[in-house]
Amino acid sequence: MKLMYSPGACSVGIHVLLEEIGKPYEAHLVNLREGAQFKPEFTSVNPKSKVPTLVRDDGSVLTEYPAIAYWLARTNPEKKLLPDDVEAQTRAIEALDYCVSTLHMQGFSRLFRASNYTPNPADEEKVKERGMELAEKGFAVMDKALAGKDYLAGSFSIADSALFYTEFWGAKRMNMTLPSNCAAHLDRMMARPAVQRVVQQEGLA
Ligand SMILES: N[C@@H](CCC(=O)N[C@@H](CS)C(=O)NCC(=O)O)C(=O)O
Repeated sequence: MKLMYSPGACSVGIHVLLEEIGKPYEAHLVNLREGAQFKPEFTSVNPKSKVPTLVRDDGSVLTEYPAIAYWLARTNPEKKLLPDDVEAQTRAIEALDYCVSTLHMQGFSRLFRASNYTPNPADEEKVKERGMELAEKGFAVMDKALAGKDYLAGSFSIADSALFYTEFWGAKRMNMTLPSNCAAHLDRMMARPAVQRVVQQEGLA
């Protein structure tokens, strides 16, 4: 299995899941800053030009964070990366999707790629302000979801891997003050040996 990732990108959450699972995999760096996602070597694997991209042992390719995380959880049931109970499992997927589709794609994408949201460079500051509002709202929602819990589904699940990468961006890249349950969740995630190995491997320390 091969994870195509870029250091510190959202692929870091899938990288964490692979370390949590502990089976052999190869990590292949795709440097987004240098535009490697648009080069034929990568687009021949994933024409979407995005990481995370997972090349499975049979050569088939999986894209989209929620799909990759779900597949890893279902194919490694002994790791309990999703709760067994249908209601709890559904809630975990609900939280995972919110982190990826709203916190990341609506909030942080505006902060990191403002030019994708306006043809006018003069408007980019406004786009970033909106991105910050959406990210703050997203963390407020997740903070509530974490109330009284160490992890979103009670114990560590794929939902936490997605919340982790957005919290990491908020705290470490944007200097945001995370609400208290999210800040504690990020600390808890950072203390996990799997996360420490990934932080080391991706050079994020
Ligand atoms: N919805 C996609 C989002 C993936 C995504 O946007 N990845 C970013 C990195 S965090 C990317 O590859 N961007 C390519 C670029 O910036 O050109 C998913 O769930 O996997």
